[in-house]
Amino acid sequence: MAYTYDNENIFAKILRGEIPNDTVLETEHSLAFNDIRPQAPLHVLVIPKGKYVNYDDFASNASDAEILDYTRAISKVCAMKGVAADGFRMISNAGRDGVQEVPHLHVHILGGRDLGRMLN
Ligand code: IU
Repeated sequence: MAYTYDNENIFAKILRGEIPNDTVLETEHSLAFNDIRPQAPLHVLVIPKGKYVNYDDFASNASDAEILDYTRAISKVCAMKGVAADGFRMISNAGRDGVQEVPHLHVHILGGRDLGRMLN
């Protein structure tokens, strides 16, 4: 799989401080912020600060410290937002068929209501 990271993608601009964001959590290697078009009462995006286009790129090329920080940041957001007990959904769209809009790895955390079945 070819990885092409576009330095001008919107999340790269957010990380450079060129565009504001509604930050939920910032850690050494990760940033979590509210999605501008929320699909649920809780809709947070968690991104690594490193330039990784999708999950495969991240899992293959990030350092152990980045991976640990990122996975823990996702859990921290769920705990902070109080959805750990009632449940939530994590989604990471990748590539054309995944209909990925922004080519910088992001996990959507959705919660705060019954999200319905995704797979039957
Ligand atoms: P996707 O998985 O790449 O399809 O999702 C991209 C998300 O980024 C989508 O939910 C947008 O609402 C969200 N987003 C954002 O939060 N801020 C922005 O400036 C832009 C997109 I552009």
